Amino acid sequence: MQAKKQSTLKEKKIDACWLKYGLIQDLERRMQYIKWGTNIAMVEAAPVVSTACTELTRGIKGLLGINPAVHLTLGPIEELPCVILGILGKSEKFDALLKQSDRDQIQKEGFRIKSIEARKENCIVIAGKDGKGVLYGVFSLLRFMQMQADIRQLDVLENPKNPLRIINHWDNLDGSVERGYAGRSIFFKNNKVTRSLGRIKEYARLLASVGINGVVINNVNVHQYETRLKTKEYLSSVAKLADIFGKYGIRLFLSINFASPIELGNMETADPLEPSVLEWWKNKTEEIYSYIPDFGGYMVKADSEFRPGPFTYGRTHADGANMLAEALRPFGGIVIWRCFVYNCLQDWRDYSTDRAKAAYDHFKPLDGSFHENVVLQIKNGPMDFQVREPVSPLFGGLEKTNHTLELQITQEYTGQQKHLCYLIPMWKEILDFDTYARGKGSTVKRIVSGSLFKNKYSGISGISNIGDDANWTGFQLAQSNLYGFGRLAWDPDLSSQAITEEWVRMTYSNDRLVVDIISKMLLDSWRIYENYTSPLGIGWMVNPNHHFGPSVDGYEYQKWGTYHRADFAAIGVDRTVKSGTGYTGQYHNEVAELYENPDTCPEELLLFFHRIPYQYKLKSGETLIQHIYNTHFEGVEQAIELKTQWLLLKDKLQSEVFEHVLERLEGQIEHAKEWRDVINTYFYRKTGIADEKGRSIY
Ligand code: GCV
Repeated sequence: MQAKKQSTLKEKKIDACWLKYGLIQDLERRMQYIKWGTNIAMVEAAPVVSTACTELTRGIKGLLGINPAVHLTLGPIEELPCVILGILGKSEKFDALLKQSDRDQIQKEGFRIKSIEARKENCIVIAGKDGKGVLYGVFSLLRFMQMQADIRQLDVLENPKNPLRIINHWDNLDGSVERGYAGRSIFFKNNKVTRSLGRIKEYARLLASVGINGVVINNVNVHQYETRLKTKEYLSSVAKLADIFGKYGIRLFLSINFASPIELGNMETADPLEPSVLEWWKNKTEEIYSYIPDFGGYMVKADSEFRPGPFTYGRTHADGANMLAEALRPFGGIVIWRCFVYNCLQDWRDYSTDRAKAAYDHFKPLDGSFHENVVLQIKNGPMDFQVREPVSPLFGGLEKTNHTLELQITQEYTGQQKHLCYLIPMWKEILDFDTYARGKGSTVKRIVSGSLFKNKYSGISGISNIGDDANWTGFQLAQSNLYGFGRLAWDPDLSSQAITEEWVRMTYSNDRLVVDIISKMLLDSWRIYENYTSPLGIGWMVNPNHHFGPSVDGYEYQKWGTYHRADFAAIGVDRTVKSGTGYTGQYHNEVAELYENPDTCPEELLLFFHRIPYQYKLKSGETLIQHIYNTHFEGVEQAIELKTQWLLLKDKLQSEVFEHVLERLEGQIEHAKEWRDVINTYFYRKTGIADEKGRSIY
């Protein structure tokens, strides 16, 4: 059975992504690493520490071509250079390898890697306060080797900046993945939980290697079968997934249907204030924990896009979330409650309702009324993962409620993994955004890490971009978004450049040309994508439903509240307090004032906040209409340049990889032309204003 599973993995040639561990060719470096890599010593084989040891062994085998000896004792340090793994506080001998001050700086899930002088030789100690810390430390040491760093004198201290670092899957039981662009679900097929556990383990490895500590395995849109995931019918197979993830320090969460007491329990109501409903959830939760002792908790999309929720019973979202929190509290579980709540049945003729205001309007008044184990999850922007949006004003707005930032790794609106669009620079801007909630320096990263408001639970969640494609992400370069997400969730202070280089070196090669070219392609790609798609923060010019490709008016006369309101003279939504919807007033004064005035509003968001005539002069001196034309022509040129750059790598990469990326880049160029021509033609026809440079517009 085991052999069969392995051969299935092999047949599909599952990509090892950034954990390829190819033999290090630089002999001098390899010899340096072999000195320590030949022996691994471990204080005790606690569950996640064993995983760490297995991972270290696997990495060493690949990178150094040797099979390290594993000692379940600290004995070897007396005689041999070695790597020593352990959890602090379990053995005096191990603790004594580090100074008290070194030990004290390590926090939950953090680690220290330190070169120490042992009796005869020096050794590398990897110490954590828990197994996860040790595992992350091992992946960190392996990363040094993958990047061929000098490891002779190591002294590394890392503590995760964000307590929650969670991947959300939008996978359905039938095997489809909502907004998935990389094949089918790795978790579900034909309304059953997968038995291909080898793939799940590989996934757990990838996630743990970048510090992810939670995974929500099913879609927030919970339908009939998914509702039953928390019943006997499914729980033992879900527990098998949880067990694999648990070994990698990752807690499993389930998205739940708020109406479960009705659908599963044959009750007449799901009213959160009805005692029998709470009782039902308490029993259900207890049952789940009997199968999955380290179950993370519930993810909830309620009263949003036709999902049931507390509004049906005239209750608030705090009532709903707190009821679930009560059921989870005895087991240490949490409720992750999404703030993506808005009127999705809007009338496009209604100018008074502004979807951008909805999340703040719903949740700000409830600030402080949620239980301690409720965490609100907020999308980065007020709309829905557009290529450019301002930061949601709930960041800095909520002060007394745990909350996390929700990012979309899957490229729903950013090219669906057919276009190159590396999202780390966008996420860095979001994390570095200053909300001024407590004066200057109140950045989003300080808020979501819990350091500004001292929230107990906080962090970052990302919507997964993987599926069962052999390369996980459809477009291999899109693996970088998953890698970068994890690294940023671990440490939002890492630079885009550093994360990008790491990924390129670990995935492809340490060759300077490869690193430079691919890094630049990735780092430029978000801006390029923005150039040939919707301009200056306006968003939504996509084909309805599937959201791929241009359709300027696709959403203009629909119910979703996403309008650009272009006419012959102007475009954009006035969201000012002075004359518009008042959305700018949801920000703290320093930010609100900036956005309120078109002269100070950052230009890349101009059309999000203001209605602007086409002849309006931008800071560059060009008119708005000319800017639209210019960026769209330029975006296509830049997409062509991506291909030109890639061609320079022909002899540096495996031909399969080279051809695969080339094919995607060629498709991107054609599609960018389609975007350019549809957008430019739309505005030319609306305005009758010709391109100053006389280029082809249709
Ligand atoms: C999972 C957008 C997406 C939906 C998604 C929803 C959400 O509307 O298009 O596919 O649903 O966001 O985040 O809940």
